[in-house]
Amino acid sequence: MDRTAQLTARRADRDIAYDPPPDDALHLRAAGVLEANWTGASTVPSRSLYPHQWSWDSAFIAIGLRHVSPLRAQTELETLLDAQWGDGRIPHIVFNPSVPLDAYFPSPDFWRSSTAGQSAGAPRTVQTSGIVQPPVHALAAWLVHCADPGLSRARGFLARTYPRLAAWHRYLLHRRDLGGAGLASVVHPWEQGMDNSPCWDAPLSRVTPTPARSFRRADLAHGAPEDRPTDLDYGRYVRLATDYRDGGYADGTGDFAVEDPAFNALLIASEHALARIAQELGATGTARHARAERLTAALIARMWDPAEGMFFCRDVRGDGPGGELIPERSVSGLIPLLLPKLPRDIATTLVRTMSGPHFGLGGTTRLVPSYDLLGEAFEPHRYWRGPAWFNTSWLLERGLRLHGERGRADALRRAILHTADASGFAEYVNPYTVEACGATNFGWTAALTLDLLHDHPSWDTNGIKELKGGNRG
Ligand code: 9WN
Repeated sequence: MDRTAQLTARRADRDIAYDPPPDDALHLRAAGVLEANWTGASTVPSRSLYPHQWSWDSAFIAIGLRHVSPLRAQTELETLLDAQWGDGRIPHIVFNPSVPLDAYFPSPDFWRSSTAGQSAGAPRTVQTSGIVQPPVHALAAWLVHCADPGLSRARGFLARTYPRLAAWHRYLLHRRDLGGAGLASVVHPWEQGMDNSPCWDAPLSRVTPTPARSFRRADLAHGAPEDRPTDLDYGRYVRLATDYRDGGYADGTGDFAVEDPAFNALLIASEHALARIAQELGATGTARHARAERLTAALIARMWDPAEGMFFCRDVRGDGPGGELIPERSVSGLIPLLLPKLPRDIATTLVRTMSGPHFGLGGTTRLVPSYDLLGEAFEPHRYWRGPAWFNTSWLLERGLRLHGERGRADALRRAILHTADASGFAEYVNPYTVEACGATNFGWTAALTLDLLHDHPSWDTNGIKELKGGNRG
């Protein structure tokens, strides 16, 4: 059967449950990107710029891949979890041994996971980085299960992944509770996923940079150098990673520790998902739902600023007891909108902030910029200092829909689909002009396009039930 016939046959099965996606051609193009980026056991974010497996990319990719091949979506997550460390951490990169060392920096010989990470339980047979990325994985595992519960049960997918995901959350909630309030801290800007955000400028200014001549960046060969982080920032990233590695990847002593709203919101959403997974496996899930609600309260207590109408990062190593809020408006501070137990007034305020002058959604912008349009550090092209990314816009589309903002969610969904298509599945875009930036044929852009295509607005109650934790299987 050719691809179109397969697609039509699959649609015929699914039409019973929901309307067919509106755009077959876009579906095929997006599925084609995931096919081209598939390496046999996982998917690269970009063949040129990012030729290995990245942690939160893989979670987003699995969410889209489930609409094309639930089996491959399960495999994507299983490959990542096979590289999990004994202490529970899921590394931010799993290296492909057949890719030359100089294709990406920092390479496996920098991280030295199997030796430097030995006491933290790094795997022996696969090389990884030693830092982490946002915990989207339990949410992805649950959504992947929902796409084909029969296959999932037959393969024991959730039964096998649940203990690993539980260990991952345990690691974050215990070893990474550096602020003492029950939330997780990131110890490197790469861990939060928005590497070059102005939120890190103040905490990074305390870090002595490694001289640029002592390492060779690979990223500058692929993208526009003026859009990438500066050498000075890279020197600081390298210093933090070197110190962490040389301390055996033990947690708690580094110069950089930040509680981030998006990282913690994703942890909470994943904790709700883990509760549903536990229920599917025969447990009650009650304790996990209760923990997710406690974490939501802690997030609000530590990071919500009612006067500014959004969440802010907390610099745990900053002045004052409990550290200090970092007064930079990042898209990260809007992402808690995806939490089901967010108080109504906070959700309403976040929607207002998103549509106001700092983010301009529906006015000056169609996708959500990564940083404050009016901020001093705003740059429309530079990495995470203003451009719009597709994964953060997807998270906010989910959040808007969850909180009943159907009109705004529909508009954002249309903008994501149109821009993904018109930009060749760009890594990110200028928030004003939607001009393509960075790599094209980018993994999570294609995957989340697929997810929105299949999540037709006419069945948004079902789609959102998945995010809330309902099972339509
Ligand atoms: C460092 C892979 C990753 C994404 C991050 C994005 C970028 C890496 C880099 O690419 O980070 O992890 O070299 O800049 O910022 O979110 O996961 O796509």
